[in-house]
Amino acid sequence: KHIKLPAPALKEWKSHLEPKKNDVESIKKDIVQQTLETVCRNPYNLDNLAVYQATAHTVRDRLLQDWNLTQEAIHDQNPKRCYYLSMEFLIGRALDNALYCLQAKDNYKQSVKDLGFNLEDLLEQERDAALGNGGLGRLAACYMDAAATLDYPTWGYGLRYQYGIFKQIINGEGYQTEMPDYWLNPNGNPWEFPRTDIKYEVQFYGYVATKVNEKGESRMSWEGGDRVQAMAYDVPIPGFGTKGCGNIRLWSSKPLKTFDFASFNDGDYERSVADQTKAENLTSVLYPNDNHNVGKELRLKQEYFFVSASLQDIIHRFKHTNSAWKDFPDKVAVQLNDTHPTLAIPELQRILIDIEGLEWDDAWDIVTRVFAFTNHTVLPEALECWSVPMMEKILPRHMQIVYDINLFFLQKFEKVFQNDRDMLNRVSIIEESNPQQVRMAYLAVVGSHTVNGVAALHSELIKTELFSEFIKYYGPDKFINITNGITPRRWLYQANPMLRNLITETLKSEKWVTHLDELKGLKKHAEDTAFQKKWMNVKLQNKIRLADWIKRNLDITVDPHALFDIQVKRIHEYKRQFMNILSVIYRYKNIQLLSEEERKDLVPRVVIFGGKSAPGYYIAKMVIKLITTVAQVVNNDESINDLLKVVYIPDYNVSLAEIIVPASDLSQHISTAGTEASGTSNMKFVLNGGLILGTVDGANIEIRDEIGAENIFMFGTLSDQVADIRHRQKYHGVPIDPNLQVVLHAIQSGEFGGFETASVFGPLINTLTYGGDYYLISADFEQYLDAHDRVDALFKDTTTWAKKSILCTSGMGFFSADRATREYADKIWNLKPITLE
Ligand code: GPV
Repeated sequence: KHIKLPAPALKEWKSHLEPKKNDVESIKKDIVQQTLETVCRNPYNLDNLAVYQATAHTVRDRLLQDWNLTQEAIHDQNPKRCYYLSMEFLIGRALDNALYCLQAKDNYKQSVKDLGFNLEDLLEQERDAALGNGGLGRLAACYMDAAATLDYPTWGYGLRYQYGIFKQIINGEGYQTEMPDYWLNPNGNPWEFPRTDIKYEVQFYGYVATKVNEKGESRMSWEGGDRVQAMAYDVPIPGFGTKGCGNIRLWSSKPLKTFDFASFNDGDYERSVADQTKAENLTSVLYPNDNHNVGKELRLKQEYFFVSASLQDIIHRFKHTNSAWKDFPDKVAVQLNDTHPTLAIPELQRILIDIEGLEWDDAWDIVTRVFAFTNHTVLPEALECWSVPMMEKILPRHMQIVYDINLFFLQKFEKVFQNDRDMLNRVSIIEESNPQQVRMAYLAVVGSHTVNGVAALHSELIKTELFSEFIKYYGPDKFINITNGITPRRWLYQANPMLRNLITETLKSEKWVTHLDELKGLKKHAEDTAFQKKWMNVKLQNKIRLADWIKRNLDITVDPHALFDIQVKRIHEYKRQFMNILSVIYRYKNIQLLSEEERKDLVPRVVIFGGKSAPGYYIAKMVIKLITTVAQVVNNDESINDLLKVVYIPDYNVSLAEIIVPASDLSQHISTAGTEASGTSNMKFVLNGGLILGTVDGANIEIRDEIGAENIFMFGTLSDQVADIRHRQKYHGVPIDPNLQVVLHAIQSGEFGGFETASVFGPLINTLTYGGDYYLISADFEQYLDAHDRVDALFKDTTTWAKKSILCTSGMGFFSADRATREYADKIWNLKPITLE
C-alpha cells in the first residue's frame, strides 16, 4: 500500500533530488563514494572488479534519473503503450553502452585514470547478460535500444534467468563442453533494479469449476493447484541522444510465502523446503536451444509464468489510469516475439471472461486487437507444439479455452470453405496426432491482428508455405514483412571507434548514429584513394585487435594482412558450417599440391569460426569437432607457409562479437536458401565494411539490393529450387560433387586426426551421403568454391576491394533497428513517441 504524502513532505523530498553531474570532479566523487559505501572497499584494498562495480553504480544512478523522468512523462501523457514480450534478451555488457548514451565516456575515462585505473580494463570486468540463444534474443535487445532512442513508450518483458546461455569450453580433444553461466555477480548486478513491491501470483495445475459471479452469471473458474510468485527486476535501457531511458522488466520466480507451517500440519518439513526450492527453480535456466523445440514441461511452465506475470502487470497499469475494457486495445499493444509467449492469448481471454465477466465475443475482440505475432522461422523442428495432455495437466482452463478458440475459428472457416475436411484438419490449432498437439504458431495467427516475417523472402515463405491456408481465409493483408534491423550504436559506434571517427569526420556530423541513411554520404568518397587508404587502415587496425586477442587467448599466430574470413553464429546444419569447413579442407589440399612458384599467387587466409551448439545436438557438436581437428592439422603444418590458418573462437557471445565483427574482410552467411529467416550478423559485418559471401537467403537478398549486387559474393541454389532437388535426391540418391568427393575421402582416410578420429566423423558424412543431403551441401559445393575463387581474385585488387568495402557501409542505412522499430510502431502498434521535457 502506497502512502500519499502531504504536500509539505512531498516538497521536502523534491528539494533533495539533486541531478547528477557529469564533470570529472563530480564523477570522481561519486566513484569514491560508491567504492566506500556500496562496494565497501577502501583505497588500500582495491582491484579492477571493485572499481568496476563502483563505477557501474555511479552510472546506474544516472540512468535511474533518466528512467524516472521517462516513466513520469509516460504516466502524465498516458499514451498508448507497447509491450514487447520475449523469452530472450541477449543484451551483453551495459557499461560502455551506457557511457556513450550519457555522453560521459571521455569524462569517465579521465576520472578513472585520475583514480589510478584504466577504463578499458574496468569494462572487461563486466559479465555479459546472455539471456538469449542467438539472433532472436539479440534482435529483442537491438529493438529495445531503438525504442529507447526514439522515445517510444515501449517496455520489454522477459525472464530473469539465473543462468544465461552456457559457457562453451572446447576441451583438449576439440569437443564442445558446457559450463553453467552464473552471471549474477555475488556483489549484486548494478544493471537491475529489484522491485520488491511488484509481485504477482502465478497458478499451475488444479482443476476447473463453475461458479456464479456477483451478477448471478455462471462462469468457469480455475481452482486449486500450485502457486508461485513472480517478482519484477527492471533493467534500464539507455537511449542515444535522448534524456529518456527505456526498460526491460524481467520476472524472477520466488516461493509464495517463506514458510507456511499451517498447510504442513503433517509436519513434512523437508517437503515444504523442497517446494520452496522448486518455485525458485522455475526461472533458473534459459533453455539453450536455438531454432529447435524440445517440448519440455518446465519450459511450458516458464512460458506461462512469464505470460501470466506480464499480463497481470500490464492490466494493473492499465486499470490505474483507465476504466473501460473497451479502451484496452487503444492503450495497449503486445508484440509476441515468436510463439514463446503465445499463451498470453488464451490467458488474456481467460482473464476477460472468467475474472472480468466479459462475454466471449467482446473479450475475443479485445484480445485480437491487442496482440501481434512475429514469426522467426519456417523450420518444422523449431515450431512449438505442446502435447494436449501436458497442457491439460498444467493449464486445465487454458486448454479448454484453446479448444473453444479453435472451435469458433473452425466454424467460421467452414462457412467459407464448405465440405473440405482435409483443409479444416490442416488449419486446426489442434493437431490430431497421438497424443494431440497444440500448434502454437496457428494459435498465434488466429489470436493476433497482424503477423510479420523478418525479411522479404521469409515473409513470402510464410504466406506461401507456413500459413498458406490461413491467407485464403484472412486475405493477405494480415501478413506483412518487417525486415530486421540492428542498432548502429552498439554495432558501429561502440564496437568500432576508429571507423566511427572516420565516418563522423568525413560526414562532418554524428547525425548518422540516429539517422543511419546518412551513411550514403560516404558513397562519393568510395573512389578517393586517400580515403580508401584511411578506410583500409581502420580495417587493418581492427584485424590487429582481433589477431592480438587470438594470440593472447588461443596462442595462435595469425597475420593481420591475410584475408580474414569469418563465420560466427549458432552451429546448425541449416547454417552449413559443415560446408565451410569442407571447403577449407579443399583449400588446404590444393595448397599442398602447388609448387613454391604457384603459391606466390595465393591469398593467405585466416578462417575463423565461432558459435555454440545446443548441448543435445549431436551432429552440430560433430561439426565443431571437425573444425577443431582440421585446425589442429592445418595450423601445425609448416609446409603450407601460413597460407591458411583455422581458428575456432570458443564461447562466442555479444562481447566477442564486438571485437570480431569489425575485423572481417569477408563473412559467411551460407544457409540453404529458404532456411535462414533473416540473419542479423550479416547486417553487422556489412555495416562495418566487411564484404559477405552468402546464399540467396533471408536478409542477404535485401542487403544485395541495398548495396548493389556487384558488392556482394552470392551463390547457390535459389529457394524455389530446393524442394525439387530434395525430391530428386530422395529418389535418385545424392550426386556427390567431385571436389567434395576428394574432401570426404581425405577425412575418411584419416588425414585429420588419424584413423580412429576418422570413424568419429562417420555419422556427419552420412548426413550427406545416406542422409539425402537435406541441406544441399553437395548441390551447392561447386558454386561455393567458385565464389571463393572470386573472393581471392578480388582481394588482390586492393583498391577495388576498398571501394566495395566503403560501398558496403554506405548502403546499410535501411538495416537500422530504428527503421525497423518505426515500422512496427506505424504498421502494427499504432504507437507515437512521447515528449520529454
Ligand atoms: I525460431 N531465430 C533464433 O535466433 N532463434 C530461434 O529460436 C528462432 C529464430 C532467428 C532466426 O534464425 C534468424 O534468421 C533471424 O535473423 C533472427 O531469429 C531474428 O529474427
